[in-house]
Amino acid sequence: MESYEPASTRPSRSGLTLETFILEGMLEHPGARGRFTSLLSQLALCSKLITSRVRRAGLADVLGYTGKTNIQGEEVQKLDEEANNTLMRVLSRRGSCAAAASEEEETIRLLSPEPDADYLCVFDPLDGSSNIDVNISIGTIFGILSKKHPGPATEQDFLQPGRELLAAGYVIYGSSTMFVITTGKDVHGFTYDPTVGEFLLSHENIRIPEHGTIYAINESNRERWEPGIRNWVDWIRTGKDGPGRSYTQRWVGTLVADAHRTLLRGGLFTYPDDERNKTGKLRLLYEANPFAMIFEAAGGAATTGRERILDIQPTELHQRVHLALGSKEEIAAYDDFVSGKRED
Ligand code: AFP
Repeated sequence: MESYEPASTRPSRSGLTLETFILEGMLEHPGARGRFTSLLSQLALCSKLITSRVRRAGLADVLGYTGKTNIQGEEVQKLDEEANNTLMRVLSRRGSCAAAASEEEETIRLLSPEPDADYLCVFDPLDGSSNIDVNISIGTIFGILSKKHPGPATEQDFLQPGRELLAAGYVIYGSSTMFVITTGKDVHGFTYDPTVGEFLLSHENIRIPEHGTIYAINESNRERWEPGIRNWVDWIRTGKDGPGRSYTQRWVGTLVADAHRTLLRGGLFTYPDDERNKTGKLRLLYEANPFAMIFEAAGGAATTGRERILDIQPTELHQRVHLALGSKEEIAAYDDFVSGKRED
């Protein structure tokens, strides 16, 4: 697996294409066979293909529902289906990805029978689909795991804790399209330049601030929360140093957009469990784990309020989890409230 030297020790590489960046990562590892590199560039290609559809969403006949319901019980949008098909099709081509697990499919899909197809991919092809038709930011989330056993991949092969991820990333289709990736050391962001058809390095070595002033939670769930979450929200609304407005609130309703803002600005994003979503709403394997890897690599943290997300041993492919992502300072206070150490 490739990893990258910390960016702080190098001259700025601003403007580098994502393809060159991925290749440089491989060249730093003389023994690398190029399979991991190939998988990353396939994901970059998928992002270009999906962004071209998203950018034409209001023009082409891709808005609205397919009439189907996915494994999560959610209605499938046409763009959800297209994004999923694009990822499955492209990833099945070069024989490096043995199998994939998607939010849109009940079980895993075998993609390559090659014995040296060493990798497994997990993804949410189009996060925030209820925001598609109203032209609000949506995204794609992905993670790469190694296939640890010979023979055809099984669902069990995917049930690895997030700390085993080799790489994680997301693409945000926002005011511009950005591809953010980590292999565990640094987090880098590439902005898509549609005039040249390339992702260019625009956010080198992203570090989340130690403390931020924005919190994100869907407060319409308040009556269903446990007391610890209600106490935390009451505290954060009052201001961390006593009465006064030191925090402000935002909620897009697309994890990728809310998490992206939190990564760049600091603060905290959470979707806790509640009486309706008893184990949380967001999915562990292809939503929480990739973001947890990214936040930790950027100097932040990711918890359930009681444990580190990356240490959770999954038991099911589509398992849901209480997820809080953010700056170290805000996550520490959140953990204290959820575990009952603080009530203030
Ligand atoms: P959709 O893909 O169905 O829009 O769900 C998006 C999402 O899983 C996640 O991206 C948001 O953070 C969360 O749901 C928003 O949930 P609420 O609608 O309950 O606020």
